Amino acid sequence: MNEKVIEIKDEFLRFSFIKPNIIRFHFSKDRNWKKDFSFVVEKNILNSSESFEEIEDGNYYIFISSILKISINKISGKIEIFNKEGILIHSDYKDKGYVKDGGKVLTYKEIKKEMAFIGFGERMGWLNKKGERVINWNTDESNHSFTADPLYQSHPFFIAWNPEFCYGLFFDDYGMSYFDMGKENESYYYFCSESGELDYYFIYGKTPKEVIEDYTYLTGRYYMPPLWSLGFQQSRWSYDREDKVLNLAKKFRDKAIPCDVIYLDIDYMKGYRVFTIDKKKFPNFKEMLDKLRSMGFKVVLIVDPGVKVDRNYEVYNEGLINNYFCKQTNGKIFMGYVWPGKSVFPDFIKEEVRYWWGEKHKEFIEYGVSGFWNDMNEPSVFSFIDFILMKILLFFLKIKEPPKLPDPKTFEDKLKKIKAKTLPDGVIHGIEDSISHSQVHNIYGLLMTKATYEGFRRINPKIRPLIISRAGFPGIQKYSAVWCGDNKSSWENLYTSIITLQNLSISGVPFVGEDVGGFWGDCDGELFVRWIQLGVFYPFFRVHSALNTREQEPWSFGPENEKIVRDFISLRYRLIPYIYSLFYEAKEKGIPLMRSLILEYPQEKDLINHFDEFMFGPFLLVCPIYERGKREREVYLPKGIWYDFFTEKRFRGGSRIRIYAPLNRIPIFVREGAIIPMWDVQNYIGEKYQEILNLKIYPGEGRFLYYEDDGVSWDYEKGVFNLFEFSTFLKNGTQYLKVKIIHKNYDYGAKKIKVDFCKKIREIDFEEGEFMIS
Ligand code: MIG
Repeated sequence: MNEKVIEIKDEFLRFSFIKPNIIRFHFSKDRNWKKDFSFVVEKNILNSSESFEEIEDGNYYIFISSILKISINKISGKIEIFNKEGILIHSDYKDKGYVKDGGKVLTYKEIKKEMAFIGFGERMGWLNKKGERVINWNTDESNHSFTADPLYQSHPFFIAWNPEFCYGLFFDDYGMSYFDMGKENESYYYFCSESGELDYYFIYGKTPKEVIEDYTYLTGRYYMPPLWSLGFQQSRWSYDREDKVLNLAKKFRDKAIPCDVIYLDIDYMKGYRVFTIDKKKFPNFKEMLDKLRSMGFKVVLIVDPGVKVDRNYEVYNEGLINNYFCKQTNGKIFMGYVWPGKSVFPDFIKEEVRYWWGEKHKEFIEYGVSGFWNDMNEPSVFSFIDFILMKILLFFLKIKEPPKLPDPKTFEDKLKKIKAKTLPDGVIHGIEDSISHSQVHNIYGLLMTKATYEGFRRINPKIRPLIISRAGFPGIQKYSAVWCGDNKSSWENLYTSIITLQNLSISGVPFVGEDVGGFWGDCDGELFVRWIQLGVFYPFFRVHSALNTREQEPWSFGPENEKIVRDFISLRYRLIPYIYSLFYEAKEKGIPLMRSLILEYPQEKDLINHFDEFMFGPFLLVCPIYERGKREREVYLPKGIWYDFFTEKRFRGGSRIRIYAPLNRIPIFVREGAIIPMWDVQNYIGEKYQEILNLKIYPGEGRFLYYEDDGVSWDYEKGVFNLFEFSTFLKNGTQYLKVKIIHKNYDYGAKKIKVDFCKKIREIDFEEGEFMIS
């Protein structure tokens, strides 16, 4: 059987096995499941369910796949899930698997003693959220304190980790919800659906990586990013005039500091009207883009969802005539305040609107804009008073960071406060104007970004774009990179970024980063240097800074700091082939680049609570310095042999060490048997053909999948790429490199390999074979 419906306590539970280890549970009051589709899980996956067996047993319904056994108590409805070995891996808490509370439905699940909870998307706070409560409601939160919650994205997903097994839980609900992970009571966790239909997926896996792989099978994976988007990116609010932008570009080249992308924030627009250009500030926009292109720069433009109310503005008029903007229950179009003043909001829930929005990018794309930056898409909406206040603070008083408002006193106050920062409940969506905003709030940004991505692919099917989004929901990784919004130039936020980005990575989003140097407030030299050193290992590496704050460019903090910054940006460029190959793994399996130690070392159970260092891919252990004045830090080296990236000094892992970290060093350790493909430094990606692939190999045994393609087009989808397996091992006292072709259909890859094994250099032709390297 492929699907089963059973009646328990006057409710209907429908479930199916998407795969033998993935179960969808869906409850409803009647047999008419209102929510019979998903904005996240594609139809073909939903419909691809596996068959399973039903076994008769007096008091229980029992269902069996090749991996799991579900048992449901016929009277209480209690659900229990066992694995093949008969171990109970998941259980409802008592008979509270399905509890009604007015129009809401709650489910309570048992917490085992050793359980930990990781994931939850974009979050502040600790990695393990056991004992905490997190809210799922996309919110424009400008104060990123350690306890701030929620932020811009909602990922109602977590991994319940046990020493022996894991499971993932994805709650496919687009409204307001929260996960109480043992805060109320340490014996259970619970979550609640306001819509009255509980729809969630259970994913069994032995390790967190297995769960992530299947979770991204459900929710989607990122495409191969354009290669240039892995380079260094410079932004600020705003480079607001043509000459400023060109001077900035020239400065990068004059100083030979590699950089690939420049961002234009909201001031390129005419009065903040989306899809316009301010001709006073940018009189020759297209020529500017041409010049930048000839210098090797790409340009990414910000696009906000709010459309200015203005009778003389095409985008507004078009949307008005075609009924594209969100309405209120009384039939009138909703108006709120954002940067352009009084604005209306496209209803991205409608496919037609997404298409239209996508097409609006046409002129920019034809000019040669390479990517789009979707901001404010929670959506963030100001009240009139807040709008005026913001204008006064930012434009007249020229503040560098917004005043900190007092925290709401109660949980209910908090929910009220965050609900007030967006479209109100009375706003309705959809073709029939029948969906209230509160039911779809969390996917508004996702659908805007989808519109942008699909529009770009339609308009220019030849090149891969870079889309970055602030708001998001599971599935955002199919379309876009994510940066975590308005952090502060503070040591605290450098530190919290390490955790937040791990949380997002565990949640299936591989292309993540934060504003390097910090957004609000003034950065200083030491903080900037330390943040750049960390940013090299953010998958998305961009400096950005707020209005009125001091300059935040690689040369803004004196020549000594500039030199360190150049060295580290250069290191990033050397690592590009390693990073790109890691993205191949993300595309194929959803495995993120930034990996919590527990992902790489699942057998070292204590690492579940360890997060102030992380693995960048399988080989590099990154240990950021996150305190002012620090010139050393304690590092835990997982079991095995490690090498200091800079000095090559050898360490035995499984212990803590103290490591010296002068300002020009971030502690990085390389795992034994590492094979790290590297390029020579260039000013921008594609400047020089990289005929030689440098392979830095470390003693031990290891394996790495090396991927290459043109880095620009979608041809890889048609098989135009190369994939090689590199492995290294010791045989009769000699170290070998083995090169194996897995797929070869791209002619312009590297032609030679230059092996560096413990400073012994050897050049070989890039072909299949076994080579002695020691
Ligand atoms: O309310 O476009 O997070 O990166 O520079 C502020 C101006 C609006 C918020 C984004 C930030 C961007 C800023 N935006």
